[in-house]
Order: sequence, then structure tokens, then C-alpha cells
Amino acid sequence: MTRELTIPRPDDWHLHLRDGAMLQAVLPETARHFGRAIIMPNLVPPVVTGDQAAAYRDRILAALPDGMAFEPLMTLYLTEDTDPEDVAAAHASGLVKAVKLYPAGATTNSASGVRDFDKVRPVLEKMAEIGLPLCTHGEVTDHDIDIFDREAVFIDRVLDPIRKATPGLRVVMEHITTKNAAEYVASQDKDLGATITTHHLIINRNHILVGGIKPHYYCLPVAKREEHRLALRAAATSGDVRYFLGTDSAPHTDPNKESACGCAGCFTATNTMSLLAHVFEEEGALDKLAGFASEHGPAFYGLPVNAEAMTLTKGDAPVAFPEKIETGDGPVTVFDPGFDVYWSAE
Ligand code: OTD
Ligand code: ZN
Ligand code: ZN
Repeated sequence: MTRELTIPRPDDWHLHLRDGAMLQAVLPETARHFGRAIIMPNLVPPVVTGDQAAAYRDRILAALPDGMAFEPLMTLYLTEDTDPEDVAAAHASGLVKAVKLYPAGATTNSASGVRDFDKVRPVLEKMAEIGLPLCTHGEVTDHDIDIFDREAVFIDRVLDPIRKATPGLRVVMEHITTKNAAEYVASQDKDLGATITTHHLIINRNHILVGGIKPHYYCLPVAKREEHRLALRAAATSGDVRYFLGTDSAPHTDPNKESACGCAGCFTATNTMSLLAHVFEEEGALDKLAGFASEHGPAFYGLPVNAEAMTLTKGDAPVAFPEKIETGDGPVTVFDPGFDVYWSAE
């Protein structure tokens, strides 16, 4: 039985760090384990221009505790007014590693997202030309589309048409939650990748709704039926280079989650690597964890694998994770997988 596993230091290819007091509190939770992360731009107001991304990057680095090493990989929030030349300049300077597409209203702080996809064509064409990836929140927002179907409909109505109209555009389907998405990725070429969160490998929709509503399991895209969770597990543990880790760790304070209108998001930065070791072991795929968490993401983004290593150790007693972390804005509950975990990460 494997008791110890050493992998290259992992990266998180989809992360919410927020700003101010929340940033200060959650950044160490990620930097403790991850070398780099793709930083989501859905602040209020969003990070739209290269200048705003540079300023946000400076705030993240200023919040990093002494002695911790971490590289934030910045993204720009795509709006209908985004200037292709600003995007190109931010990419050329090395600052920005991706542009993020939120259909307007799809998730937390996405009101400035795209309504008319034709309006962003010039930006997408510029991105295809310069090789800058597009990260997509892949859900339609039409009121007549059931929330559990919004990802599958996005693929047919938005994503596939955009990709066909923009040859060479490199796309990451972020936080995929369905068998449909995994099958679409598998059917395409290397210009398409997908991130998978830790929590979508662990929960299905019953976790949210059975035995009382569990706001800390509510996130977007919402967890689907069990068959979808199993398809995600198969994809993540397949060794296929197109799938890589993006935790989508998305902190909200407890009062904002435990509310009549609770915010979407699971906070998994603290225990993600332990949970992934548990999941990959369950799937008999511990040998695929390095690829998923440490190698496939850098390959997609054209970056080197981290030179440092992480060792995961399986102990005899369950690891005790904090139930919450305290932030200047209030407590944030750490994702509870609902089972004991014996793997710790150093
Ligand atoms: N999903 N919550 C948030 C973002 C994501 O779609 C996402 O990327 C958030 O709070 O920023 C969530 O449930
Ligand atoms: Zn999203
Ligand atoms: Zn996210």
C-alpha cells in the first residue's frame, strides 16, 4: 500500500483570492501548497484592463506572508468593451496568462460579462492570433434553461460555435461538472483543455439537498447527478493531458453562505491536496495525481513544471483540518468532504 507520494509542486489553474482582508486570509491557504494559480478576475469591480491586473497582482504579492513563494498568474475579465490591443499588450508583457469569459449573470460577480458574443469577436480573434487562452465559465443564463442543463446547453449554443468561428483559439472549459463536458473535451483536439475542481469529484447534488439544505456545498456550476461525478472522476484520473486541476476555491463568509439567498462557492484551498490524494487512491490512480495537479496545466499554458516537490503522506489517523478559517471579514467554512481523510501534504 502506498504511504508516501512525491509529486512536483502543484498549481491551481482556477482560483478566487478576492481582495483586502479576505485576500490576506485565504492567500496563505493556497500558497502553502501551490506554486502558481490562475487568478480569477471577478472582483467588484472586475479586473478588466492590463493596468487593473498589474495593480491586483501587486496587491496579491503584498499580501503574501514572508517566506512563502507563490506566483499569481493573472487573467482579464472579458467585457463587450474590452480592447483587443490592451489584451495583446498585457499578454506581451507576460502579465496576463488568460482571458476569462463569463456569460453575464452566470455566477458570482458576473454582471459585467458578455451578453452578445459577436461583440467580443475582435478580442477572440486577437487571442487566437497571439495564442492567449480563453477560460470559460460554461453555462448559459437563459431563464428557460434548467440550471442543471446550463453547462450542456452552453457547449452546443456558445462554445462549439465560438471555437468553430475562431480557429486556433485555445480554450479552457473551467470547472466542468458534466459527462457531456468531459465527452466534448475528449472528442476535440489539443486546443481545448478543461479544469476540474476537487469538490465536483466528491459531491453530487444529493449532498446539497438531501436531509436539509447544505449551503456550503452550493456552488456554480451546481453539482449534478452521480453519473456526472463519476464521469469527472474518470476524466481526472485518466492521465489525459487535457484535464487538470482548477480548484475554483471560492471563499464567502459564513453569513453570506448561510442565508436566505446564499452565495455560491466552495472553499477548498486548505484541504484540496489531501482530498485529491484520497480520491485518486480510491480510483486506484495515485500514479495519475502528478499529471492532474502538477503537469498537465503547465503543459497547456506553455509553462515549466515547478522544480520543487510536494510529498503526500498517508497516516494512521484522520487528518484534522480546521473547520473554518478566520478572516477580517468573518469566518469562512472549509469544505467538508463528509469522510475521513488520512493524507497530509507537505
Ligand atoms: N463558482 N462561486 C464563485 C465563482 C465560481 O463559477 C465560478 O467560477 C465565486 O464566488 O466567485 C462559484 O460557485
Ligand atoms: Zn465559473
Ligand atoms: Zn471560479
